[in-house]
Amino acid sequence: MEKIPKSHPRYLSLITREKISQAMKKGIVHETGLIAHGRGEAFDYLIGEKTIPSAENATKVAAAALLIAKNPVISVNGNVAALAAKECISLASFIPAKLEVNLFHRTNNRLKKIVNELKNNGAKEVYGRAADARIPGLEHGRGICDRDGIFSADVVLVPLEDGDRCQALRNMNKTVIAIDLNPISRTAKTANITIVDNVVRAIPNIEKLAKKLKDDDKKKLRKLVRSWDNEKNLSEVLSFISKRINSLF
Ligand code: PTJ
Repeated sequence: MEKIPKSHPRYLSLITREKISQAMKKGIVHETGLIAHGRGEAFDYLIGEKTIPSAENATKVAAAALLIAKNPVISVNGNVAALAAKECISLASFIPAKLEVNLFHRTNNRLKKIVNELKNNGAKEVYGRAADARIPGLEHGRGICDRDGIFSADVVLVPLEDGDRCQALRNMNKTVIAIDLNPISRTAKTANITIVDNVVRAIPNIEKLAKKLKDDDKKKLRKLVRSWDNEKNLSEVLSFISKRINSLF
């Protein structure tokens, strides 16, 4: 990995870029994952590269939804494996939730590499290779999934998603939690709970809040999820961004 001095004012951002770039060279991240990362960076810049209050609120509800789920699944793609493999594994083991590799640019080679990446980082079981079910209405690779994983899940956490699958999962009556830095993406607007934050911060934050909520009454958690207004939260994110931009000048 290229040596980046810790004193550099954009150290974290540069390290994250370097991770994505290395993972692309290893065949984990698809080349278009670099473009997706750049788009994410632009939105992260707008929110100030930190977890904003509306993201914190969505994260709490996401933690509650995962804790009350019967069969929760965390969906992992190339970018997520590059940036938050250990964090996804740790969250999956705490909830407990299943991990499934699900790819937009699906090839057996990439699938195997990402499964191995998760296993090398400590995951015991990783779904995605059985490929014995299909999400109705999805023509592309993301429609292929495991019957015991995403197909039968009641709650699916989808970091870095494309809007199509998000809608298709909702059509299957699943609760979809999305992590997307773009608050106006189709995914952000389609999910039940959208966390507008970087996966690098959001995944450990879900675990931190799940630890706080773990012993709470399940009825209280259900109420928290039921009363969540995602649209209102997204409009709060947009108002945060516009106020922040106005205050810069
Ligand atoms: O690994 P694959 O084959 O499944 O492909 C993954 C990519 C990311 C290439 C694929 O899902 C894709 O093309 O995604 P999109 O449609 O470009 O959407 C990615 C979304 O994630 C965009 O809205 C970005 O703003 C957002 N994003 C990018 N990086 C991050 C992010 N959100 C949170 N954290 C990030 N680090």
